[in-house]
Formats: sequence, C-alpha cells, structure tokens
Amino acid sequence: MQTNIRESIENISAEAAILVGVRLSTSKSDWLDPLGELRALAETAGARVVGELLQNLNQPRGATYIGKGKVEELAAMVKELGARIVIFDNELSPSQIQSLEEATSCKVLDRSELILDIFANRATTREAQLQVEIAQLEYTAPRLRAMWSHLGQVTGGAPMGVGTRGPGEQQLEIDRRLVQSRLGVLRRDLETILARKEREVRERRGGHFTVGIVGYTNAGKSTLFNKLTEGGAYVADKLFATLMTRVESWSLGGGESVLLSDTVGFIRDLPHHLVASFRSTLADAVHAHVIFIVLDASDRLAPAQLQTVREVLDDIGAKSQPRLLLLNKVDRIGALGYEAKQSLRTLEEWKAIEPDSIAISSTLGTGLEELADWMRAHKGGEQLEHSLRASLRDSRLIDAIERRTVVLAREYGADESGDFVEFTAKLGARVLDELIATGASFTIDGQPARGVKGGWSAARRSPPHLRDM
Ligand SMILES: Nc1nc2c(ncn2[C@@H]2O[C@H](COP(=O)(O)OP(=O)(O)OP(=O)(O)O)[C@@H](O)[C@H]2O)c(=O)[nH]1
Ligand SMILES: [Mg+2]
Repeated sequence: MQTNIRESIENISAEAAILVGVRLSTSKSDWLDPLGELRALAETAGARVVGELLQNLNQPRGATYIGKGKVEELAAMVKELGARIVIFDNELSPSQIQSLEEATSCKVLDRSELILDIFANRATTREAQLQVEIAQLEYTAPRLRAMWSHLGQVTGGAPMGVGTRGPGEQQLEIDRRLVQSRLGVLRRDLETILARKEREVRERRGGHFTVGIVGYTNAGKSTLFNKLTEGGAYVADKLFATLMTRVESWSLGGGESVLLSDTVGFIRDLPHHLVASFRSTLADAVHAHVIFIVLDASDRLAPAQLQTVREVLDDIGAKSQPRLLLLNKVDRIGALGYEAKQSLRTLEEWKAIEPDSIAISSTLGTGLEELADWMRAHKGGEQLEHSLRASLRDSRLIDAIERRTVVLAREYGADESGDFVEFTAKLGARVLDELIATGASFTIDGQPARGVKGGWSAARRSPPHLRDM
C-alpha cells in the first residue's frame, strides 16, 4: 500500500500536466484567473503545466464531471501535449476518476489529492509524516474499489459479472484490511507524539502570553515571524512552505515579550481529513491568547481568503480569543499596475470594513511598530485582581502602585520585616512587569516578586487565570 502511494507522489514531480476546472454557478474560484490557485499548487508539487481546460456548467455531469464533448477535447489534448497527468480543480468521486482515466488513458487527480501529495513531499518530521499518511489512507481507502476493478479490466482479468469475484475483488479485500491495520498502527504512533505535544503546548502557555500567527498559505506568515523574532522559519514563494509549527519569543522592549507561533497555512476546501490531522499542528494557534490573521492584501482573492481563514479557525475551535487582522504586503500594492489595482480592495476600503486591522509589510517592516504598540497595549490591558504587599518604608513603590493600578482596598499590618500595606488592586501583566522592574521588594498573591527576571511570566509559572484556559 505504502509503496503505491509513495509512487503516486513522486510521479507528479516533473510530469507534464493538464489542469481542468469546472466553473459551477456556486464556484469560489477567481473569475479572472479561475485556475490560478490550482496552477500554483501543481507547480508547488513539481508538475509542468502544459495545458488548461475550462468549462462553465450549472452542475457537474454525473459520470465524468465534465460534459461528453469536453472529455473528448481533454483526451485529444492529453495525446497532443503528451500529458502524463490530468488535475481537476473540483473534487471527484472514485467512479468519476475511473471513467475519466479510461476516457483519457491518463492518470487523473483531484485538488484534494494534489494537496495531499504536496503535504507528503514537505513532511519532514515524524509527526507530519504520520499525519499525512493517515490522511492519504483515509482519502484513498474509499477509492480502492474503483482502482482495483479498473485494474481487473485493464489487465484482462476474469470477467466481473454479477456475483463473481475477480482477482481485483479479492485483492481489494486484502488491501482494505491492510489499510485498516496500517491506520491502526499509525494512529497509535501519532497519539503518543500528540500527547507529548499537548503537554509541551500547555507548558509553554503556562506562564507566557502566546500569539498564534495564522493565515492563508503564502500570505507572509513566516516572513512576519522571522521579522519579529530571531527567525529561522523557511520562507518561499510557494504554497505550503511551512508545515510544522515554530515557536519563538518576540521581544516588545522593556523586558516584555510574548511567544509567537508560525504554522501551516490554510487553503479553501482543505481536504477535511487533512484539517483533522493537522489539528494538533494548529494546537498552538487554538490555545493562543491572541491570534494574528495575516492576509495578503495585494491578492485579488484576499476577501475570500479571509473568509476561509475565519471558517477554519471556527472549525478547529479557535473561537474565544481576540483576532487581529494584519493587511500584509502593502508595499506590493503600490507596485501593482493600474489594471491589477482596479480589482483590489483598497486599504481605505479594508479599513472601513475591518476598522481594527493594521496594514503592514513583513518584508520592509512597515507597520510593525504599530503592531508592537498594539501588542503591548493588549498584553498590558488584561486587568486582573491581585494582592500586592509592600513595606511601608518603600514609598516609591507604594506611590507607583497607587498611580499605576486600580486600588480596590488597602490593609495595614506588620510582620517580621516591619510594617506593610497590602493592596487589593487591578492591574495588567505589563504594569506588574514595570513594578517588578523597579527592583523593589514586595509580594504578589503571597509570592516574592523580587529578583524575578522576565517579570510576570517568570514570576508566576502558572498564574491562576491561565491555568484553566
Ligand atoms: N512584497 C512583499 N512580499 C512579501 C511580504 N511578506 C511576504 N512576502 C513574500 O510572500 C512569499 C510567501 O511568504 P511566506 O512568509 O513564506 O508565506 P507563508 O504565509 O509563511 O506561506 P506558507 O508557509 O506557504 O503558508 C515570499 O515570497 C515572501 O517573500 C510583504 O510584506 N511584501
Ligand atoms: Mg510559512
């Protein structure tokens, strides 16, 4: 089984491919360049696109998805251009694939299979490989019948009359069982890795403020991540450059920092097996305190891409935290020609629709100061109630607490080190960090704050308000 799948992956690379798209009335693709995204996906997979075919239909034609005349046209194109694969933009059923393969004498793939192939080629860690193989087997299993009955005919096996079981049928049974047992093994392996990973994510969250960078594939997430942190994330002008999550610290100045995570990009109609498999990869985003949505504002399809991203976020359960929209690649908008600009939403239009968004350029660094300001304000803005005990001798600290926090109550007392005042006060992590940075000796909720480096996060490995989130 495994070899079959691996072979099919490698076959795409360097193969001459024809792209086929059917524009249905419900189609979500780009009307100006309907096959643009599929072309990028095919090229990412390493295919050489030699031809393209489009058809407008109200609804797909059952057996072959495209109309009879188009199938003939496609078969002729395959022959003439020497194509080795045909890639459909639409999702095909196993029997449609079979009919199309017979009619064109060519291997036929759909968009989901192509995406799975790209993921398979990019998966470098054990976790990613397991996720991809599981998704592939789950996607392939229902197609086995078609594959084998097809093979039975091609190889001239026993006639497949009603009630007879040709060699294909028997092989099918064996393969089904192989697939199921392989899936069992893979799922167990993956669970072990995931359990460890969940623990790691929880630990990371423990005392830190975390931010998940998400967005459509190729939006510029890794570029932004590298710009804000020590970097090291792979950046490329291709789809799905990033498959695994990376976490680095983003220093906001004044000893403050947050943990940023960069992760796999989203795409419309992502095969749902893949979404499920990659849920763990997205765990950092799901559990982050804040989500940055990076959008390529220089892409005509940005509004639809934003919608996809929001849908996927809802889907994976990242619903409760604040989301900040970042309109990226603003430098590129300026460089576009008049024609291209006409079909773009302008920044003014974006601002009117998404007033809280920030325009940035991850390559030039434009807007990143504003982003850091937003982050600082937001991080410091989470006002929580704490008790702060300060020595009455420390008038500067008491003054700072009075000025910088919302004091709800004051209680006076004395212990072995002298007289103190215990404040019940509302304050954010940022103010707390500032108080600690003064170097004064005081306690926060009963724990000493003095000498704690990195402020709040280090002082309180597991603050009560984060523990249950
Ligand atoms: N002009 C311009 N190009 C950008 C900007 N940000 C990113 N890019 C380019 O966009 C391409 C994709 O960038 P990445 O950072 O790899 O995008 P990504 O969102 O991480 O993509 P995936 O990991 O594939 O999902 C690269 O060629 C970047 O150089 C920007 O602000 N301006
Ligand atoms: Mg990336």
